[in-house]
Amino acid sequence: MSRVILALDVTDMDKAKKIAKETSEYLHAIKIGWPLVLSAGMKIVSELSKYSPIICDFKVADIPNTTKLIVEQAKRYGASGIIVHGFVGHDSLHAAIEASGNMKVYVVAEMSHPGALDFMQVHTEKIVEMAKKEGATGLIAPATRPERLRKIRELAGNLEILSPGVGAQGGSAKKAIESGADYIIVGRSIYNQENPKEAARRFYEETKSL
Ligand code: OMP
Repeated sequence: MSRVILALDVTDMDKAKKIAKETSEYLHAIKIGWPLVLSAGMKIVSELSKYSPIICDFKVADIPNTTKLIVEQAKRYGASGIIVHGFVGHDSLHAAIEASGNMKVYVVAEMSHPGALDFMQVHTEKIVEMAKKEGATGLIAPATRPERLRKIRELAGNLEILSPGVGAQGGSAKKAIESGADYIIVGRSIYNQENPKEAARRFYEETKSL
């Protein structure tokens, strides 16, 4: 079992396929978002599903009906999960979960960048409560703030925690898992390396026995 989710934020489709193929043995899933989908189209979701389960990072933040329409598209192309924002409220999250079928729904509880402190962080705890109540699969919480990760873990009950901010943003993979993350999300520190396979293997080895 791997605890590593690759954030494949490259904009070249061939490069994306090559990296997805060569790193898959060390991954739990691949997360793709706007950079790759806007350059390669939604078919990339089905194509990369050959190598790993695909989580669509669309950070959906819209009214319930639009949320439902977006979630249905991710499902149609074979995604295994989708990331939605929590701050839009319970009805939008409810619509996402209702439309998700077998897909997992992850809710952004607190973001990893410094700007998350401007508006988001004061609402994190309420977002976690809502995600639990609505029956989400899990949360996104920051590896850049292990103390917050620990707090979110305490509140999260059985929700999975996926934690971005490892490597390029300064967070530590080991500390994130030790602070309560189930999985780490790693982008540039894998796909921008000369040998992405070896980089993925190192994150896999660092976290597998924690
Ligand atoms: P690297 O900083 O290159 O490792 O990439 C991190 C990935 O996680 C990117 O795809 C971000 O969009 C994503 N991410 C964050 O960095 N911070 C967050 O708070 C939330 C996400 C996310 O939802 O995945």
